[in-house]
Amino acid sequence: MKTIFSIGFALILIFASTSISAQDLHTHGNAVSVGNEENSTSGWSGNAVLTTDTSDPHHGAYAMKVVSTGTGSTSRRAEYTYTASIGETYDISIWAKTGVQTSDPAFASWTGVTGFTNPTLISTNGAWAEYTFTVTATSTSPLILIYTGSSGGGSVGDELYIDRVSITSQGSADTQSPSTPTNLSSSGNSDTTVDLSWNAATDNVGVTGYNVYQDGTSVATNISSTSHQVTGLTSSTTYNFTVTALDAAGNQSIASNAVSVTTDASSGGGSGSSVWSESNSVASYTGDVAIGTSSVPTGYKMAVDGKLITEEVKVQLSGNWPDYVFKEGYDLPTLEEIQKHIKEKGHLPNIPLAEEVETNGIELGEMNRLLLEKIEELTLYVIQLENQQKNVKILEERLNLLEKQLNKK
Ligand SMILES: [Ca+2]
Ligand SMILES: [Ca+2]
Repeated sequence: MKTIFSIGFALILIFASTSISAQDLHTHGNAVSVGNEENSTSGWSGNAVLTTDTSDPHHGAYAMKVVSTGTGSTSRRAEYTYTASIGETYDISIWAKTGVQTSDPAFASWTGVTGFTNPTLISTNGAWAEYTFTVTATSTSPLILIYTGSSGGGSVGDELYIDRVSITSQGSADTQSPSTPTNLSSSGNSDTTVDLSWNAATDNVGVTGYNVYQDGTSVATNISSTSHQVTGLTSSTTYNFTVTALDAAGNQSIASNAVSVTTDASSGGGSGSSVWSESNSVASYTGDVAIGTSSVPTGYKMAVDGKLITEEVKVQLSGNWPDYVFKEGYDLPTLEEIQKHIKEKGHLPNIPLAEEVETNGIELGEMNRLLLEKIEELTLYVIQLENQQKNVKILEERLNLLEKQLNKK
């Protein structure tokens, strides 16, 4: 007696636990519910006309009637969304029966699941039949769609009846990690970037992205492609990279092979810090530059201890080009004054001494300005001389005239 009681109790326990794990996720109280049927289409939507129907229910007192209002995709379908766990597998059972039909009705275009055969046609023989699906959720809200007509559209007024809809979980949430990404390699690098690529991983549900690790620290998350450029690195430095794959349930694969990459030397040519930046093939640096020497004199941007060769040097002065010599009021020194200056100092006014040039060098722009100043002054002296010569000629002529007059007397 005691044994029989024990077996009976155990059976009750098994039955109870089976009932709990097979909970129907078609939770709305409506005409197609298994356990909580109501005179309602609650939970179902769509632009087709949805009504409860008592003429020939498959289960309980009501079936749900779906009537097409048009040939557009949303006008000829009933829709239902259930709450799912990503990666979990669900058994879905739907009873269906056709009424007036001009086109193949079908279950089609379900979203948020894998394992669905699209489309799954519904028999047009007018008899109730069960349609079952085993799908795995890739979304937390998979969408079930039931069409009165196939992709051809059917006609307004096409009818479909559905009943006894159940959605039960197999209790197999995704706990399986994606496979390990393989063949991680570097396809190139600069002094501050490294280009990585790898072979895709696989997953029982689906790989959703990849994480990239630099020396064990995540530097990029959920990358959808199988390549990535790591930026912001330091030149002449060795880094180790690995990649992992992720699935929608948050499972992460084992890290890929590590790839070791040493960034290039700084484009400034130095052995350490990267002081140059590059944009549109222009390398730029805001400090001073010394070549062949280690210092730049105050007030200069660049010093070269050696010769420069180039096709042309343009020296652009910010102002004071010596056109001022020809301006009215320019204080042109007399040749006497110049002669005196040369006698006393041994060089032209404003022109640097030989010793000064030896010590300080020649400023190309300034020296050209001074030379032009002297040339323009010379031009003025020549014009003055010419004018004086003309005056002398006039005086000579007048003198000749006077002499002739004197000789006549
Ligand atoms: Ca029913
Ligand atoms: Ca998985």
